[in-house]
Amino acid sequence: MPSTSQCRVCGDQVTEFFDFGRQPLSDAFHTPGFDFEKEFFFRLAVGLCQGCTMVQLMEEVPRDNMFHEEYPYHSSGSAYMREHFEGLAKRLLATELTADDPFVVELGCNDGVMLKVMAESGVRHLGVEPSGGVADVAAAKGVRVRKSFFEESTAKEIAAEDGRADVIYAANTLCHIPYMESVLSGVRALLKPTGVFVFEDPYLGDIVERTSFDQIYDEHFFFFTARSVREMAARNGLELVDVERLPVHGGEVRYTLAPAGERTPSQAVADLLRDEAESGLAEPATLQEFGRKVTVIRDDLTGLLRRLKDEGKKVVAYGATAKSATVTNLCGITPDLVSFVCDTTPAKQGRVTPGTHIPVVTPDTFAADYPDYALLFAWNHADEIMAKEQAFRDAGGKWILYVPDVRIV
Ligand code: DWN
Ligand code: SAH
Ligand code: ZN
Repeated sequence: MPSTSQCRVCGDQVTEFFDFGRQPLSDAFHTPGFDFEKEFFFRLAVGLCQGCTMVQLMEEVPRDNMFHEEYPYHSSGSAYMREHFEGLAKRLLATELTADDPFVVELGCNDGVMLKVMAESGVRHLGVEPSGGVADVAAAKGVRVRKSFFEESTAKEIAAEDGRADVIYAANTLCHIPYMESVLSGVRALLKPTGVFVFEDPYLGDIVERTSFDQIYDEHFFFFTARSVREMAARNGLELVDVERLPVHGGEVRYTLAPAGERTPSQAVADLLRDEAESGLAEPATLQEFGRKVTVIRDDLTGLLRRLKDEGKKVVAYGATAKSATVTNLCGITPDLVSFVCDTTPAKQGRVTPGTHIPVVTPDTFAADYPDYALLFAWNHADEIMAKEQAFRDAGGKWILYVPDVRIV
């Protein structure tokens, strides 16, 4: 009998389709002196709801274990992502924020990469960000931040203090929140009837198409589709009125919800719903096949790394991503196979990767003595990183990729 759990959206039965086994917190980069007997692990497994088709984790990790003062991820670490968010901010300013004294709220504003533009434009805004360290970085940029988790009570307090919002925005945050009913009740309470809730998250369609299984880790609880989002919205008095596919983070969708009946859904919604139905995206057979491909990638990658080790090659990794915790822990990639991971984030450097304890070093260490191979954990930033590290290639170095399959380039 496959393992089951209860859907966090509709309450129906969720049936497991893949088990990644024992996994650590993906963003818990401990110092080498940490007592690793105390390292947190949980069972990472993913399932499909037979009712609303929402794909979700089988087990929930307590939110305070993940999002706290020392949460290390800084959104501004990629130039490409900075441009992405600045572009979105300008678009919102030109479309949804044109009324008198508009008000925009961002959930999970992180280091203020998007709201900085609102602050500079003099637009009334508020970031809701539970991770204190990154919230402080946003505040230092002139962004108004409230250090808390967004949920129904927070939303009501904000509405009482600041009035209702024209736009509520969330990037790579909504999929992090299992208590969805509370969040969407909050959105309803905080949004003007004419307002919109815009959010963008990794798209299940891209994850399945590219077998980008490393999008599945503790922080990513939900894996949305147009179909599951439409149903989730409808259960909470909201309506899916637009979708837009995005190239970032390996493929995302930006969803726009409005209070039910307030806006006419775009043709793009109907088109994506049709594509999903035709491809059988959220069907058990499709997801089982995805799981099979994950095991192929796992075996190919471990096989390749062992062979390179036997040949005496120097192999390191690039980008200490949260995603890569799933890869290293599923494949058993420890320092004997990959000697270090380089990363620009100061809060990760001098520490070790979750569960597998590979040292995290600066990109200078990488450049000081180029390895033969670099395993690209930040594959979603491949263009940006390969361009900046052209000298590695020039020195004869090769990149190893594992999405959509294991290859050397
Ligand atoms: O959803 C989430 C996304 C938005 O960010 C969070 N749950 C956690 C985090 O996931 P991630 O760590 O997998 O995201 P990235 O953006 O793939 O992380 C890139 C990593 O690589 C960062 O640690 C920064 C680093 N990096 C680098 O060293 N040199 C990135 C670039 C672009 C570089 O040039
Ligand atoms: N929006 C940024 C950050 C994504 S990382 C980007 O796209 O790059 C996810 C963020 O969500 C973290 O900063 C985390 O602290 C925040 N978060 C987690 N739960 C939240 C909640 N309930 N309300 C608001 N933010 C939350
Ligand atoms: Zn459901």
